[in-house]
Amino acid sequence: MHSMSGAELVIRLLERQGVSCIAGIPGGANLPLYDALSRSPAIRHVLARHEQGAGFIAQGMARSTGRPAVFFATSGPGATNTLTALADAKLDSVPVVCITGQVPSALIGTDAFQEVDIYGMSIPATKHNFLVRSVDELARVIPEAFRIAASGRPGPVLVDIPKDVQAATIGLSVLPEPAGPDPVEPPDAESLARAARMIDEAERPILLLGGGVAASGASRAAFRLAERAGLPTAMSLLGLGAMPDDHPLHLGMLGMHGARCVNMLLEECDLLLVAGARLDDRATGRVERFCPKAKLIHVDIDQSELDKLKQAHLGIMADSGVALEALTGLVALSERREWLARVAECKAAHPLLLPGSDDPRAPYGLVRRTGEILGPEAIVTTDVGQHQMRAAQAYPGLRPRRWLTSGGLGTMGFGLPAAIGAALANPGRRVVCFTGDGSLLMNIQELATAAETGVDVKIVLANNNGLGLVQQQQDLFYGRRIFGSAYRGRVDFPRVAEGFGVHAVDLGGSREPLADLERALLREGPCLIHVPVAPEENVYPMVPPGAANIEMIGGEAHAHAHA
Ligand SMILES: Cc1ncc(C[n+]2csc(CCOP(=O)(O)OP(=O)(O)O)c2C)c(N)n1
Repeated sequence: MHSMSGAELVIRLLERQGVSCIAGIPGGANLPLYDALSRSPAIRHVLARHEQGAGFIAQGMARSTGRPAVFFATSGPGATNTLTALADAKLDSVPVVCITGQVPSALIGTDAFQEVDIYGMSIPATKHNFLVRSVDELARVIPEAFRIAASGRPGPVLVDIPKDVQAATIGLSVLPEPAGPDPVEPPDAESLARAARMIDEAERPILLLGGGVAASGASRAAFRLAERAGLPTAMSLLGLGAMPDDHPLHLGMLGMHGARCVNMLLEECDLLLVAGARLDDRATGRVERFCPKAKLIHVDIDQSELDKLKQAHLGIMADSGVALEALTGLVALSERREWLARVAECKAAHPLLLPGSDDPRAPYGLVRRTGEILGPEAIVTTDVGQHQMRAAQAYPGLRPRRWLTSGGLGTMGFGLPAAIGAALANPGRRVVCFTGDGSLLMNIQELATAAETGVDVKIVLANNNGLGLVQQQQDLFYGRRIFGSAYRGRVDFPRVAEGFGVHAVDLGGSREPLADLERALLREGPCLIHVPVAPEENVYPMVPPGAANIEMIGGEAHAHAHA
């Protein structure tokens, strides 16, 4: 018989789940958990500086490994601070388990000090959540949280544990087995056969890969199918890297800042095979006008995504990898000469333009040069804004689980803590975070965590002294009235970084920017690379909000940048 406290049981169960690192912040209501964690030989604790930072550190671990990651917060403000990271994980289907301390059971509902109903608040922001009422529930709830987070479409789970439950004693003769994801149901054979026939009969098909393909390790299956059936392949923001960008069938990203040729070819296609993408509005533009000539086959592991935004001619509930592999065995070998010739012509006539891509101090050049220096093994995270879209467009050789970006929620402040998490979970691998000054300021306190842990994270800051992507919209769609989006005060980021104990390099005044960039990227430990950029430089092409993708503006090969 093992006799232990609820808190000790939680830590034992986390150890058995294979958890090796937990980010978090202690407070009154989770101190029993922290006390038990202090005695764990297997789990390292990383002290974040904000609970949102802890949540994104966990996301960095989970997104880069595909395994659930854990973060801790205390009750009240600690718990509410986790909500943005949870909502972000929900929209991007990231398996994280958030364990919050709650006030003692007897005080729940009394407006006790630091009491909030985080169970209620987190319902719409999580895949599932638990309020643990008794120590006897813990042995079931903790493995269950991991099972739910990782099964089917992954997502965040919150477990709220009152302090008295953490402190109570429990005797167990055996500890429960760790839980893994549920087995996935095989896809319906008849639907697969129908899909294969539709692919064979199509003349101008396109394959569209989303984050689900990257998350389920299905990218190889995807490009084997593409190669067999001659399918040019587009990707959503989260699907980037699922097909390598040097593959002959690679088209690139669709949607709001996608390549012109991709949005144009989607207009022409007669069959769209979507795998692991939920067709959100940033990808489809005005959805009624998305792929107007195409039949739609939609493969997704989450039944509720099928027919949610666009009625599919054929919906298949399946793990993307399993479905794509099965389809590869069913479709006819096809060269599709005519369609692929048209695709090549369109790509040549309407390529993605990356002006200044050789200059490490130009926004695109900074992304390209960084990618060339770091090579294909690096993990890339981004914040949200123009710098994010430029990284998506221009970073060479993105790969699944090495491209971590906040797609669904678009959360500024994601990049730095996600990079720290990725570095913690992948020792020996270089991690780079592309950020903007607005985004970096949203979780800048995590520079202290980076310095303390010594993680090998390079923060590449394109500083336009304002909220660039907002200014771009005001410039294009609000009569150039830039309001509330330009910073009047200037922040000396290199000095700020150094104040946190992070080495900093300023390419602004550098005489040899490329050499300085290379030196900064290749040194050990965290480093901020500061690059001043012009606020006027917009990201093109751009689909105006609410417009159809085909109505994108800017980025034409024959014209100068959009006025
Ligand atoms: C938490 C949060 N608040 C507000 C926004 C709206 N928003 C989207 S992009 C953006 C500007 C981002 O500025 P910055 O990080 O400096 O990047 P830049 O666009 O200048 O490259 C804002 C305010 C957001 N996405 N997230």
